[in-house]
Amino acid sequence: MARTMAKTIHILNGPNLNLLGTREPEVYGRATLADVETLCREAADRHGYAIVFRQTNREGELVDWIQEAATGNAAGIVINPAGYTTTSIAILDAILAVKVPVIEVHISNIHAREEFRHRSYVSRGARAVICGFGVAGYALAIEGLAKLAASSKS
Ligand code: CA2
Repeated sequence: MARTMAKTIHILNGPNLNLLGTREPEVYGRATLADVETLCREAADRHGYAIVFRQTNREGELVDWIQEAATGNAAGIVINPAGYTTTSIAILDAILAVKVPVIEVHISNIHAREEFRHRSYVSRGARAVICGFGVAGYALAIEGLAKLAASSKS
């Protein structure tokens, strides 16, 4: 019997998230980015998806990866734009240019923090936003994408 290839969810992490688990555990917890990759892979496996998991400290690289996800016909994008959340029109434009559903994730509750973290450009293009659940928010985002895909089939 022919097997179809699993569709892919792209999980994109912005600047400084490579430091996860090494600094500010009171804000971001003790999980490392490698732990986040494992939890994403497990969540994606449960729903029959493959993942691409990436981190960069460069804005343009996030733009390139959003475009790449779209040309590769991804099932969705989960993005934690980190410090670019409140500054990057380029990332917003990339999201608006693609048809792939985008879920914005923040580990901390950005609305309970400094005012400058509250206004997200990325949210204007996101299908949904998850914040304040710690790194579990990534798994919730994958679950949400799986539910969206199932409901668009029915
Ligand atoms: O809560 C989030 O996930 C944030 O996107 C994290 C960003 C911050 O600028 C946003 O306002 C909220 C910061 C990412 C930096 O990550 C670090 C992790 C550990 C230690 C130091 C930085």
